[in-house]
Amino acid sequence: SLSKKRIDYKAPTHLVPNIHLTFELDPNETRVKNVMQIRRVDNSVDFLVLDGEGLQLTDIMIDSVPLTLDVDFWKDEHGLRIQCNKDEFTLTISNTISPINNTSLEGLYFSNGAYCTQCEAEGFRKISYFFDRPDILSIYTVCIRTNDTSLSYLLSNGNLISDNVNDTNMRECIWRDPFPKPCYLFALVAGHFDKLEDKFVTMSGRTIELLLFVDEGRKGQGQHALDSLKKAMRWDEETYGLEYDLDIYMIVAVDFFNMGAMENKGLNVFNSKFVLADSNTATDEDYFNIESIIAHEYFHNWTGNRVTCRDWFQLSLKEGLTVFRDQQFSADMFSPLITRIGQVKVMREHQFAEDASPMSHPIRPDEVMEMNNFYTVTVYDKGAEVIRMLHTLLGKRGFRQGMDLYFKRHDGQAVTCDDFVQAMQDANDIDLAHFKLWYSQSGTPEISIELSNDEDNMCRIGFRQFTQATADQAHKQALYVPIKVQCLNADGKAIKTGLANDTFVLTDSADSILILGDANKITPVFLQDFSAPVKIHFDYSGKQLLNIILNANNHYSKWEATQQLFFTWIKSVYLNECKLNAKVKEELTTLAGSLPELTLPDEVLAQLMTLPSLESCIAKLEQVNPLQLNKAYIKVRAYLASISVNYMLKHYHNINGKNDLPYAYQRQQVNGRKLKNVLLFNIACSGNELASALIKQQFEDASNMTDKLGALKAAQVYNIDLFDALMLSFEEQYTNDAVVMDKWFALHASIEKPDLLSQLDLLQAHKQFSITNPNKVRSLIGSFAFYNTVAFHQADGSGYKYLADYLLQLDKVNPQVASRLITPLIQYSQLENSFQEKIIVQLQRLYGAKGLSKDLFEKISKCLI
Ligand code: BAL
Ligand code: ZN
Repeated sequence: SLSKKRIDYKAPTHLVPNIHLTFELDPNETRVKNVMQIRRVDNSVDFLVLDGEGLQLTDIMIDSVPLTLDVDFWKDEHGLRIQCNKDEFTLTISNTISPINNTSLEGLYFSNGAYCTQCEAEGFRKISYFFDRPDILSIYTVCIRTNDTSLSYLLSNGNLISDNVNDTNMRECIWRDPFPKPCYLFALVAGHFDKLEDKFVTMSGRTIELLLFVDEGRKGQGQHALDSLKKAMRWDEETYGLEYDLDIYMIVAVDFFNMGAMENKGLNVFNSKFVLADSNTATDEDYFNIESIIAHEYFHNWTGNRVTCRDWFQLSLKEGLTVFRDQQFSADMFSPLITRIGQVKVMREHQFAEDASPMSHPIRPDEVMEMNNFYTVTVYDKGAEVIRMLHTLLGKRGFRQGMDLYFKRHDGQAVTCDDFVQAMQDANDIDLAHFKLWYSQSGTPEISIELSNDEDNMCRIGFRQFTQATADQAHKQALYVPIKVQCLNADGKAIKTGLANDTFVLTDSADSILILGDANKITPVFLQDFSAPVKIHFDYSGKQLLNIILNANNHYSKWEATQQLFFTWIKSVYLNECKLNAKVKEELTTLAGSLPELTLPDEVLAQLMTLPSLESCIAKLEQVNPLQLNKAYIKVRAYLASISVNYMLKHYHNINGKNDLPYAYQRQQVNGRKLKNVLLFNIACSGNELASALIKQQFEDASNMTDKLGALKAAQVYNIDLFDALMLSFEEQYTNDAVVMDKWFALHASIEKPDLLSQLDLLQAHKQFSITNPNKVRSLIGSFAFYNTVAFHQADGSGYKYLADYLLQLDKVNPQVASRLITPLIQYSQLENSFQEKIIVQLQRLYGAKGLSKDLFEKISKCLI
């Protein structure tokens, strides 16, 4: 079979305690010499199998004795099989690779004048022959040689041992990383950069040198990233007692990168989008993301690097845990509410859709064809939700005790998700056997809840859980689900539930609790703070939801209730041939009338005035016509905006008037800008003629990218001519800034008009666009396919065809990016049949294409079974 199974794991036959790599850099032909000190651990085995892909083998020796092909060793497109009966030996392999021709951006590649590597998950095999699996931990010594003097920095993991130039002008840098690591954490970067330097003194008093490398001329945009790094280092000491271990921490920002960033030991490589920021080029949201991703990669030093994964099926061991840690950090640094809302949106818009798709898988997958396809919202974000539930169940202290035990037991090891849960269990008085099903069961549990009156003035709350069969698993069991519950009486006062931590743990397929009160008068709030990654079905009345919005003391619950209310309206208008009925109008008017009464912080108000995304609405419906749903969506949005426009205009002027401080990424300022831009957007949605002048004014006066972009987004929904004019001026101003131009491409690709496709052709021909640059591809093609309902879901299927045509080209250049981008063609299960049929036609076309990558093949074949 083409795929690997989790249960087929076999322990390594050999270990590699030390590896010595030498690189002679050349864009066309880089020479790699790999000297491995190998120890056999299974003496029943007299051969070894090494991974290697696309390598030109030049030399192979065991203990200095050359080996003969087809006698001592065999070679195919996956690697080498070498005969060897020794217990201890040195294996030396030399090969060449061509970084400049490597457009997959996996392995060693050359772009923008710099060499860069990306090895996770299985990219090391494109550099050299090796046991490319995460449970082989080695101490790396890396020697980088070049006579190209334009490469001012030659970097690898660990500490710099020497930096010399010899008589023939060959420069040689040697790096040594004292911590044993798997090859996916190996990194090499060579290029010409500007360098920012800083220091961090750890809790034990050691001074760490912090270095940030950016493209020439970009030094002014690196300070926020460095500040974020220092905050993350301090936070991990204070929260988990975890201190940095090497004497040097380096981050390099590059423009060509498949992922957001990579946690290579001591040498993080970052997509420049998640490093570079100043007020003129980055939005508040960019600042937030940079802080969070810098922290995420830093936190990996313990959760990922010091303790790593035994095999790739365990990816969530490090990713779910590290995402949870970066969420905790963002909540502490910025805002618990905004961090949580952002995360819940990811779950509802993307993860639930993945569960419902042919690619559904548990957070610990059982079967994988191409590992790169499993860096998913399920493994990462649902994985983080599972860790969060543990945190909820064990409490802050119990969770910390579990973490401490985990590190005490497993530092320096490659372990499994079971090992993690075992440490949590052993450090606490709890049985997690049932809880562990969250690791093996895929799909989104649905909890249906009903209230009824019982004896003695008691109200019974009945819970039922059910998980629909998923593409990968037919049979589901009841899970262990912590449900945070709050009950309000008709005046919005909280009623005591008697539940410990206000949490009911549903462990069976059905269960119930009793609380004091009348079922007809109680307004229950379920799943507060999204206490489990599930869907809730409860038949709220509009009145109950308004009660929560007006009276609940928890801001998250207010947000949740408005989202629910908006969705109910959108759905009802959609089902009513896109006409607003009297009941919806009345409820909308009540909400519009209540919002000004609530004296809420800016950050909360901005959230309450934002509709759920169209994607999250689609995820809650079946047999959806996305074009009709979009019409209903716009209708509700416009009506709400138009009845609140006076209030919003007043409020907008208020905020705008007092915002004359110099830009800072500081909570109060950020929230002020957020609310202001939500107001401007809604004013634009109302169609009010004052919008035009306000948008222009804001665009011209903007002292920062947040306000500039806010104006553009408002213009986009208000008036296309205005939008085009502002976009032209934006392009002139930022034409030399690659990161900012990504925003420009994304804005163009998300204009909701059917003739967008011809414009996409023009944009592809733009001098700043390149199919080899993943950021550009994601901005332009990704924005269109993921978020442009009108252009993508055109009834004649031309939007689907456009994406399929593009994927055929892109797959040859960069399969990983192509495979990410196919998602909108894979997640069709909620769509009306006529749309599904047109998608399938395109998937069949792709399936029939010659030389399809394993990445796309895995996904498409799952759709067409
Ligand atoms: N390990 C891949 C990038 C990340 O999750 O940090
Ligand atoms: Zn990660």
